[in-house]
Amino acid sequence: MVENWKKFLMPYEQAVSELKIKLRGMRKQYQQNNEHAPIEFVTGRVKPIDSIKEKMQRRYITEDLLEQDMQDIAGLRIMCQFVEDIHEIVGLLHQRTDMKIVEERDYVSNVKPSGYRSYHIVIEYPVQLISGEKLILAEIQIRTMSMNFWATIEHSLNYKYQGEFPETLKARLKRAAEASFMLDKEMSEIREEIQEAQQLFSYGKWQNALEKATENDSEGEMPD
Ligand code: 0O2
Ligand code: 0O2
Repeated sequence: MVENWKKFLMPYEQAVSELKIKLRGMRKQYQQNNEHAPIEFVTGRVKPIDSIKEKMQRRYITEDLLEQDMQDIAGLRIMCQFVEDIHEIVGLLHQRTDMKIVEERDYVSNVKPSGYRSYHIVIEYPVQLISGEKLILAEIQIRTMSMNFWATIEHSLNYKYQGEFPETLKARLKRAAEASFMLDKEMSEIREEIQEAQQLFSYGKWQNALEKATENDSEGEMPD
């Protein structure tokens, strides 16, 4: 077994911290330009040691192949409002010169049998250590908030049932995944309207309009 886990995981910790800053920086740039940000929020984690060990057993990954065969020791998640945002982010990641995309799995178009949807990108990312540069793999999962809600619930139920869901629960989760898909579809259809409203809101125009409407109303009633 890995003798010094702390030492082994250090470059992964560094990669997750750096990538969180970089991805969150992308969101900030959109906001500064007062444009719709395809990134709502970003999270990240280094896989806990127990989960790494469990996955090594489950996937028959030997220690010498750990770095190349376990692609999600460093994991980032990008949450978006709309499905269209996912594709915009994928395009942005392709353009970057500070990481190399080595694998892509599109579970947005190819939904998993469980109902899981998300876009996975595996990158090769260079971390600068005092001993020199080290290339590590990291997995970026890109999903809407609706997909994230479903995945989080299903993931926690997995802990309870260890993947062996009773049939009724499985069917319910499938229905919930379809409902989540419908929600994303509906939101996409009114996307332009939502984005216009969000832009108005961020300019503070909405508040101004509200104040004016209140001033003009002798009864002092709020507008609809
Ligand atoms: P749980 O219950 O295990 O999900 P900060 O920079 O301070 O804002 P912080 O505290 O380092 O952020 O954490 P961050 O980045 O907000 O989010 C950590 C959470 O990211 C974890 O939750 C994970 O749920 C989630 N996460 C992000 N990417 C991945 C991934 O690729 N795989 C998995 N499994 N989870 C991911 P916790 O805290 O571990 O709680
Ligand atoms: P964690 O940290 O518990 O989330 P692998 O990456 O080797 O496990 P595969 O099939 O090559 O497997 O990769 P895949 O399916 O692209 O990505 C696996 C990760 O995607 C999982 O990590 C989950 O985070 C997520 N995922 C995939 N399928 C599902 C699903 O049906 N439900 C949920 N909730 N999440 C899913 P791990 O390994 O489970 O680790």
